Amino acid sequence: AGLAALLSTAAHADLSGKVIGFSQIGSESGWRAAETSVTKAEAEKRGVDLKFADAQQKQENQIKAIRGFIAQGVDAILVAPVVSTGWDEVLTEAKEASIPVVLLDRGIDASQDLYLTSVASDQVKEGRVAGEWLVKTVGDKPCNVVELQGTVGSSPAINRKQGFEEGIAGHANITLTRSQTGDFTRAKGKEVMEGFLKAEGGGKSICAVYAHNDDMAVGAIQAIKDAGLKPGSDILVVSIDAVPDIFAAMAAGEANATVELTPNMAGPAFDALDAFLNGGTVPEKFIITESKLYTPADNPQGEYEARKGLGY
Ligand code: GZL
Repeated sequence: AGLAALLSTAAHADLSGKVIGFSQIGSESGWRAAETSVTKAEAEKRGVDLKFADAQQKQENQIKAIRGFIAQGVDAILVAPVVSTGWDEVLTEAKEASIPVVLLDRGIDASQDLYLTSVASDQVKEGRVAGEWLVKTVGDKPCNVVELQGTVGSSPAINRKQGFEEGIAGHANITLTRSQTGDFTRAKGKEVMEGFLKAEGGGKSICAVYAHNDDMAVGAIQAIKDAGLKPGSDILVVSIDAVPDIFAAMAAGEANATVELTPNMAGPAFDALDAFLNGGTVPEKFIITESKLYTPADNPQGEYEARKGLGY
């Protein structure tokens, strides 16, 4: 459903001439790259003059960019907040400048009156869906799981961990034995998985890896193969994002499940800004995007083709 919304050609809000700043986290994953290209396309459709700033995953660069947007007197600011704390001061400055702020794809621990609205998935649900899939898949077989966490202190890392633990709760045969951050990147995901495999005598005792995003899962898949084991069968692979390369891995029998995260958070954000800037309509505080489970039973080759070229 998320993808259908992405490809819909419904009439778009008219923000022509508006100058909107976008403080993007970086380009740490395929999903992030897609979010950037979809945001630029959505801005184009609406005649928005988008000022884009890539923070290379550093909060201080995001804060600098937001201050720059305020100084420019932009009409609105989009922020994908790399971590969930440390935003009060700069968002208060935006509020005092009467510039509406919309959060994309991650949440913050700050007073809700510091932003107009936020567009994100239910990240706890994403983790729970992943955990429930593992429960259904292993039944009552003993299963030691290792976890590749997202960026430390980010809302998805906190929420997806919580959700997964909720999903496996009450199933004593499933044990989370190791958990470490891979910072949402392929390289770090591979490196941390190599460490887990070494620490577990080559990995024979590892039944599954749960990665907070597909890019870390793709890195883990490489590490599992380098260790002479078969990802997708010796070690189950479950993750989140639904990027093309996880579907390619599924088609090759090397990955087992992913939970879709739409890269189109900007469409709903721009629609809310249009209604607010042009009509004074105050949007819901939390606009929640869909989360859908995909497995190899869902035509992975077709899903790969459908997503390829969307900027991943
Ligand atoms: C989650 C988003 C995460 C993606 C990763 O909403 O912030 O950040 O799951 C990306 O791929 O790095």
